[in-house]
Amino acid sequence: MAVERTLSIIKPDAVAKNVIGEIYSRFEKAGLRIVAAKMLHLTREQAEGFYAVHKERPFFNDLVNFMISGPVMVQVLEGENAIAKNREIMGATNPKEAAPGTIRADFAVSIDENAVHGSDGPDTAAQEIAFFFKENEICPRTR
Ligand code: RTP
Ligand code: MG
Repeated sequence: MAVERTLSIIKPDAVAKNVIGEIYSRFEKAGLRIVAAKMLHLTREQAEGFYAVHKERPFFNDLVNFMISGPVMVQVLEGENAIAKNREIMGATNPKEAAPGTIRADFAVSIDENAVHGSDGPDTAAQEIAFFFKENEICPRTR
């Protein structure tokens, strides 16, 4: 299995709950390394651009309004099979369907406010990482 990078966002609901550290701990326990990170309060334009793929969906406006409702923590995770591993520890989109012990089962309350985002494939991971980080802002581990 190859070493991959994926984009993760801790969404405004989880930042407000003060569980950034607990979520980072889940990443680290799963063997994912944080190789870039920044806290941002997204503008409407940034949130619309990031979620452009969902532009025609009925939940798009609510999603954008939620994502700009407070600061988010954005990070690049690196590790073996990082894209699928992150999706696994996040749990299902709807926290009511998320497996016990996943981030969404433990920290999210609804499908609209579901604590975390994770890239869903290699192409979206590359696009989403480039959306937030310049290559020289990413710090691969050398030890
Ligand atoms: P994300 O992109 O945030 O990691 O979540 P995901 O892949 O699990 O879900 P996705 O289908 O990409 O949807 C993006 C976000 O839109 C909201 N959503 N609401 N009301 C609904 O039916 C609905 N469906 C999706 C969720 O907040 C989801 O995370
Ligand atoms: Mg998605």
